[in-house]
Amino acid sequence: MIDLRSDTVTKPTPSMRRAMAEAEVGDDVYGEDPTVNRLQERAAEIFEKEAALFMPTGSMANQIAVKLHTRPGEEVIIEERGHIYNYEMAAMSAISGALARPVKSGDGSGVLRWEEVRAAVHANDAPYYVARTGLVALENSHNLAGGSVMSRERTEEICDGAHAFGLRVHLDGARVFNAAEALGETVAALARPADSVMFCLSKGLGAPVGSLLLGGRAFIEEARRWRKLLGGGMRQAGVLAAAGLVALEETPPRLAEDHANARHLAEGLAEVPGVRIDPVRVRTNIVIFDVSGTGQAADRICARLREEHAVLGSGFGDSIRMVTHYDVSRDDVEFALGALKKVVSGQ
Ligand code: TLP
Repeated sequence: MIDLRSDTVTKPTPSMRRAMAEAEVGDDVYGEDPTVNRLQERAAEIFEKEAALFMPTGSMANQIAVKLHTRPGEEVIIEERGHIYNYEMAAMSAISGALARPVKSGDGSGVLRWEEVRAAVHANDAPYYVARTGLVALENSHNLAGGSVMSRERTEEICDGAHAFGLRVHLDGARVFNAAEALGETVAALARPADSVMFCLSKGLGAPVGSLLLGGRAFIEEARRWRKLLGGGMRQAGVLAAAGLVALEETPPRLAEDHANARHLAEGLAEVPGVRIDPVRVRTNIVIFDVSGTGQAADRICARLREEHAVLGSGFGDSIRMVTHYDVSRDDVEFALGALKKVVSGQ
């Protein structure tokens, strides 16, 4: 199987497995797991934030951030394809009593401008009967916008604008290491202007489980309480954190390879009749292409790719998403491309 459904499907590397087997552990609910503590300290150091907290999932980290930054009845400004809004089961309403205020990015890239965010802000000078804005949520790289990236300058512009209104900004950086690689920035620079950031060990970085939430010390202390409240207090979690520590050091230097493979895939796809994609827009490891011109539904194409060629992609609407990662080689990409050409041409 060539599994391009997501970069969440990677299996731990031999060095991750070794580190997991040898991990020193303790009860993390007592704060006594030395490996979890090391991971949190290392993440805080890399992101240059005061503190970090190991979370079971990116969704929990994002939702705890929303909870801590908002009050019930407030709105969260987010790009309309944002993960927090579309793929987290309306948790912001269930957990925080908050409402998403989706905003379209004018150029279709998924990368908002401050003026677009500004137009959606309901600050204290808004009429009394209008819901107040509680938070601005950004996403870098932007998953459903084809892994597009928000520059450091744009991030600063939006965060400065939001802060001037007294609003806080959370960055969903599930794949912020991919964004940093594509932009030639550090993750610290991309996260610096945000009040909190979440990143996943279990996506492009390839660890089996876990995400980190980072921010100020008081914010992270409160996040620890909410993690427990939601049932996310873990015990000998050092076996997981150990793989995360390896992922943090070993994987970022090789992400450029995944990006080159994604671009190569996109360039090949652009030549397939009926497929629509602009390869220049593929900056990281996510490739989303429109297949409405092929005369076949995306689901049907994915089913045939799986059954006839053992290639996996994700179909949604008129589009298919394919994601590169360290378990996918250049040869695998060539094979997937050949398979797609056959399926689309009816061979
Ligand atoms: N994304 C998954 C699916 O949920 C779509 C994937 O395969 O890409 N933020 C972003 C930007 C994400 O892409 C994801 C997961 C999350 C948050 C949630 O992380 P988890 O799955 O750890 O809860």
